[in-house]
Amino acid sequence: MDWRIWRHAVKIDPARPLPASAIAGLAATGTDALILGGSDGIRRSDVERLLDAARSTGLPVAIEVSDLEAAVPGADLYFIPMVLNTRDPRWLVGAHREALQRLGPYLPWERVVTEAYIVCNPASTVARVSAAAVPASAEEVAAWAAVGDRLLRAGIVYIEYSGRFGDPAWVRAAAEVVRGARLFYGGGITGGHQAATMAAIADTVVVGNVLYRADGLRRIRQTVRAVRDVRAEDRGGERFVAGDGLS
Ligand code: 1GP
Repeated sequence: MDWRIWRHAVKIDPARPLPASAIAGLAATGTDALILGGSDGIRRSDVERLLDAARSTGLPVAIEVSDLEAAVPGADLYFIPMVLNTRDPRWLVGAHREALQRLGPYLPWERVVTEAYIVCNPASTVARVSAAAVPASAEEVAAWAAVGDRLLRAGIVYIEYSGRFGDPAWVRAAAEVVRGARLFYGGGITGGHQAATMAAIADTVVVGNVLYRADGLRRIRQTVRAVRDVRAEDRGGERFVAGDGLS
């Protein structure tokens, strides 16, 4: 499962009800993958139900294991979030130690990918739940990105604005330092222009909330088209131009 080629992904929250037709309709939007994840109220039965529906789309499915309840078998990939800018070590490595102590022997390591999260919207649920100290500047974002990419060698550095469209300058600051990781951006994308703006900087854009709107599938199609239309040469810097430019 080559998750490193994804340019667009849809994040679905197991704790938020969604009609089966909305999930089934995702296959035709052209998105590259589905990520099942949320910050609060995750229950194993909801994750199992959502995983079934997600798998029946035929798209690659990653579960973001932000809670042990989300550690259910059957996904293509398991994304393990580490919140770099948390004030509480539980969100950096504490919950991870507990999970490994319980599930270590059963983990399919070849399908595990570390996500180094940089939480940037102080009003978001993830910021509250993880007690994030949001960065004060683009320089701080770049330094966090270097921690995730260079020190921790995470598979993914994730600029997370969940619920609000972010500052492209902050995402660019991260893009300038990330070398080995894929740079994910998520937060507040509701249409094509926003998707194109962030897809010109980040490797992968993630849309979430928009799926829950009445016209969610139509809007997701717009964001997919916009991401596809971003040409490699518009993506600034050699990191993006040669193939995916990941050196
Ligand atoms: C949330 O990054 C995703 O984890 C997407 O954010 O819900 O604001 O689209 P939105």
